[in-house]
Amino acid sequence: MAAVLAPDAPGTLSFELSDEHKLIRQMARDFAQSELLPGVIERDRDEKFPEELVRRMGELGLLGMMVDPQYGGGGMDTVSYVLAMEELSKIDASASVIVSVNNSLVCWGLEKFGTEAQKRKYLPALTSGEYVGAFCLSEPEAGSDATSQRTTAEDRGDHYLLNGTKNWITNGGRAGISLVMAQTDAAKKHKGINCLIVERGTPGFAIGKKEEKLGIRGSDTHSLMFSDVKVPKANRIGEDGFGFRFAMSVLDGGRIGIAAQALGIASGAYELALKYAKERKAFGTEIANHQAIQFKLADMATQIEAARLLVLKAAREKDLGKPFGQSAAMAKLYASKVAMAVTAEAIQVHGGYGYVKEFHVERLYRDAKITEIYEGTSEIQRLVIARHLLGA
Ligand code: COS
Repeated sequence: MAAVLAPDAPGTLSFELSDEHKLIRQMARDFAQSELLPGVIERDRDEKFPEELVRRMGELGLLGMMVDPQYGGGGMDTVSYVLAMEELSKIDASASVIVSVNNSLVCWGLEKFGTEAQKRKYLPALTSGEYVGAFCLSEPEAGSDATSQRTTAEDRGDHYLLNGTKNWITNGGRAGISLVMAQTDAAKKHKGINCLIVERGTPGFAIGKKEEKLGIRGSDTHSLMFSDVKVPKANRIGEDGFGFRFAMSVLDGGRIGIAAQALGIASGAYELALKYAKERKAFGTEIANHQAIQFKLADMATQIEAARLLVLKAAREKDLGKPFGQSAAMAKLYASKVAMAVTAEAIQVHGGYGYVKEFHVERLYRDAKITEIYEGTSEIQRLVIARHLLGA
């Protein structure tokens, strides 16, 4: 059972979900079981982007969960979003990263910091599944060191001229719009970075090679190239030089989504291990009756519950309008570590069956690793947490 601070009880602690939260969780669970599960092994094997499923997720309201209904969104809170993310990620982390990037990096960023015209133009298509969005910060030589942007956005009066390359972009080959961070005034360092909305098909914008990955193989990861791409000034998010702070603010929220993804990968693997342990017999009894397996299950369940509480706390703080950067970093740091540990143990419980594709846990094990890397590595999360602790 998941836990959450009751929305109607400020100042008190409650570990009950509201009825609405339970309904959303159930909807995501049903969708994951009935529509994501069939074909998930094949999509992973063939690196197949779940095109039809993205449209379905749009219909179900999973792509713009927190967006105001006036822009086509679900008007839900972050707690609802993480509950859905956990359920989707139990089954298919490739699908859930599409959901996460679209919801927390692209839609949330646009809605919070975009102009009215930008919101009206782009949010309905992003929430309905007509297209997905991409968030482009990483470069061949700028990952953790995100201020070192080599991509340039030269100010040409009514437009910017965009040049450079972005790497490892989730949804990169599919995105209808990409939010691209680029340096306008190098002398101003990070204060000279802008975020530009670049539409698919803009002349000079090319989609580079698709990455072949260890995990989340059904997600679409590309490098993107910009060569003299003209981007109207109206497509800049925020005032001149706001791009880096935009990226950092948006990533704080994104990290809650990835923490929920890591939690889902862990809880999905745990549920499979629990089921298997009750069915598989060894030494004359179900293996769940052996203390060696019981201790593994107990550790897995305890770690998952701790991760869940951190994820829900970060989501709840965001919903209450409190600072949530530290909690988001803690949730991502811990949940991703739990995802690694629990998926490894889930394979161990399954023995030889755990090592083959049919039993799903080997995929979850491979998928877990990325949660320690994207939207800020575990080392970056520790750095962010330490800066909060030290007031730096
Ligand atoms: N929210 C809003 N603004 C933030 C912020 C946040 N969470 N974190 C930093 N900023 C602002 C700072 O306030 C500062 O702005 P001002 O100079 O206007 O005050 C600016 O951003 C630069 O911050 P800082 O000096 O801390 O920058 P650093 O170069 O030290 O980098 C880290 C900070 C390392 C935390 C940042 O580069 C980072 O998060 N890197 C990882 C990026 C990442 O997640 N990459 C994955 C790509 S997406 S898959």
